[in-house]
Amino acid sequence: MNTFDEIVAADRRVEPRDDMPDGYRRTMVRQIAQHAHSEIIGMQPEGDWITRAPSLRRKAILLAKVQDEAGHGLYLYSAAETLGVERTDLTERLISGRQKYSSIFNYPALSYADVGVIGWLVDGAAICNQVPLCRSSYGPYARAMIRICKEESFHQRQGYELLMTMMRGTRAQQEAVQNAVDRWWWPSLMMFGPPDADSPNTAQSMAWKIKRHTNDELRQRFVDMTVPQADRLGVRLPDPELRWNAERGHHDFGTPDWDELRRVISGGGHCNAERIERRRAAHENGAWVREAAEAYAAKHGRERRA
Ligand code: FAQ
Repeated sequence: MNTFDEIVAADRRVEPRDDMPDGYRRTMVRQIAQHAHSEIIGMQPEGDWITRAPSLRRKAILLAKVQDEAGHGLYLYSAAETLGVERTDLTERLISGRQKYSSIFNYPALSYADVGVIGWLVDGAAICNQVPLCRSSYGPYARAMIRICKEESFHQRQGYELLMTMMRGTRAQQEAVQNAVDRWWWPSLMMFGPPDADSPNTAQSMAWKIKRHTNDELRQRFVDMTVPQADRLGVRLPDPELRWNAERGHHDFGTPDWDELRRVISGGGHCNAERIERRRAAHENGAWVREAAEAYAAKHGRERRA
């Protein structure tokens, strides 16, 4: 039998029944739970636009995307449960503010262009962060990421296609796209977390091969990937310091407002209270479904045992 250290050193996957350090288990529960909460809370900004989609086609696409996010959340809660925690407990921790979710979902989606920009930038950043997580050391999480990344790619494409369509439209549509890009650009860069020097978890998570790249490395990758897409789209990224640096072979870019990230993470963002309140209400309104499912399972369990 291999020890935890041997499995990690050999770049193999840690599985639920393997021995693992308490800190590793705690870190995995923290990251997977925060990720699951982000998917579930992340349904809200775009979900607000389902009833106002401009055509049947756009509505079908958006419905499918938001349903995918729900699926990702459930999938991730199941991965967390392999570590010995209960989904109901994780939900409690989310709605009581004891567990975090991504800062990005505390910004409002103000127009239909925001749906496109969320797909392009937010799902784009999510893919950049999550593709390396397909090689994360915890087996159930890494495997969940493979499927999730495939669906996120569709989400990113639908966003970009929506924006392409709007950019070929009227002046008002083009302005709406630029306005949405101006509002979502910096928050998207913040999705990768604090700068490496202020990231308390990165070193240990890299040593355990949970994270494969640092926050700053992934942020740089995202900027390099997105700049040519913005050019093709015909939008301006709102950063006067953004320019190609031939020496580094990367784009230089400005510094995100880290005070804003700290404020949003600690509950002071535009929509934090609203997002949690809505999640709490949905959880309470769903109590009867959970009770019915438990009663059904208990009844059929009794029948099977009889
Ligand atoms: N927001 O030491 P680090 C999606 C917290 S994608 C909130 O650097 P770590 C798809 C961090 O948790 C979004 N909190 O931490 C979608 C830690 O807190 P703690 C979700 C943040 O873990 C698209 C503290 O700050 N993706 O949902 C943020 O090494 C469209 C110190 O930070 C994932 O969760 C933030 N932006 O690195 C859905 C990906 N940044 O618990 C709908 C998996 C940091 O120590 C629509 N997670 N924090 O007090 C990860 O890759 C990592 O957890 C990071 C943070 C990179 C997010």
